[in-house]
Amino acid sequence: MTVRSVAAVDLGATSGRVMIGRIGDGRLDLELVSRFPNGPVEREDGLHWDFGALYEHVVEGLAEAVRREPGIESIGIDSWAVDYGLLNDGALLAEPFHYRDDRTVRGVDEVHAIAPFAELYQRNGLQFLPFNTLYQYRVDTRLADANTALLIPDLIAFLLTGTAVAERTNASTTGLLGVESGEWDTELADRLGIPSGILPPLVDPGATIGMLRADLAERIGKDLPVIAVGSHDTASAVVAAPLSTPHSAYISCGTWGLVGVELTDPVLTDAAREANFTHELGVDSRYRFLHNVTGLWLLSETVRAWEAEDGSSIDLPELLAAASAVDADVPLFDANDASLAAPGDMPARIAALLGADAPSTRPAFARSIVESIATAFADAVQTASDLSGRELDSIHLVGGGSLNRLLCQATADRTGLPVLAGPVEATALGNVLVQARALGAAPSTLEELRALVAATHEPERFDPR
Ligand code: LRH
Repeated sequence: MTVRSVAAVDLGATSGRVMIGRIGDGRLDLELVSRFPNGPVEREDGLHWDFGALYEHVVEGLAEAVRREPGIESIGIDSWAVDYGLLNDGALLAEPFHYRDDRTVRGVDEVHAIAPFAELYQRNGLQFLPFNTLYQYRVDTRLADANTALLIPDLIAFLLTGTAVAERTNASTTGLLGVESGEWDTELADRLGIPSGILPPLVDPGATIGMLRADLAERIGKDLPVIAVGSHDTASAVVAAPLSTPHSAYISCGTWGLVGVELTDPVLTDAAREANFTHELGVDSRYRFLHNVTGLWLLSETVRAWEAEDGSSIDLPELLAAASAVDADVPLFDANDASLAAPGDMPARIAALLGADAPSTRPAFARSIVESIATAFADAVQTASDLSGRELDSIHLVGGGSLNRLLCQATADRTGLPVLAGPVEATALGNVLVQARALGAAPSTLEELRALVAATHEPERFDPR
């Protein structure tokens, strides 16, 4: 077997990256080609994606990837869920909004007045998140001028190939996909005043979306197919979470901590709805039965505020080492409190939740954040187990959070379960694996793909103390 290579575009909250993935001869690895900013930008009407700049970075990164590795065979794109761009006759109508913009509050009330949450849950299986795409559509004044709506990875694929599709794992986060049918719920869309005609044809991960447009093939240096991957970053991350038994939970931890188990059948019970557990579609028709916990966002926003206050940068490993050395018990707050969702002024908002108990030193404050996140993780792991009837014996913690040893140990301690940390790049690896499988360069079942991840990226184990 020879080594084959693909390009993975991963658009995360801290940055966007283009990477080369190589697979074969017992190898599965990544080479970072380019990294570029992908934070929200404040415009007159709210928070947006800096989409024009982002698209240029993606194309430049792909060209550099092909220069470095002329053997690249395909491109796959993933990003966070729910956000979209509207098109009219192929032209983008406006810069996409960022889901942390608070304009959707009105959308929630209007949608629930037409279709109460309990009905929505039976239809789409989603936990309530105020930014789910259907609430965003409902308040988008440009919807009336659009004839196509594309989630961000699909939008980039469209700009690269000219073909408009909706990749199914990400489509399942819109709220307009039937949880059991896996098809657009056009009746719901029409009832909500969202013209179902704007929803493009669905495709599954592994499908070829199209070949690069001629001008882009020239600019990138090669005529390549764009292959649909689990274009929802969490779907890709869970592909590469090396779950070895059904008794493993996962936590995909970056800005968010997505905590749950993988199921083959949905659990659409009142209890699951009340616990706000979601059913996002995964690769190979699995369900990610999980709950969103606010993750490293709390820490990164806190550090960002302290850096602004100091006018200099903070060394995160040093801060975490000092936080680990704090002996006294730290106070806890609800990591999922709605007041912590928007950007800006995080230390003050956390301090408001902690009241008089708020730690006065930065290490103790950081420790409070990490322990509060771990506590919310432990609650969600227990709830996932109770609701699914699965006994759990281990937790795979993947993504950026797997580098945070304090968080991994705190999660082990607070769940009483061993935490197997890594891979840190689970999302990009999942993106690569699904492309490679479509090219015939990787095994066919999810279990085999995960075995390959386990063999090439040995996790670090944290036992509960
Ligand atoms: C993680 C994620 C998560 C969504 C949120 C919007 O990056 O995709 O799965 O709930 O961002």
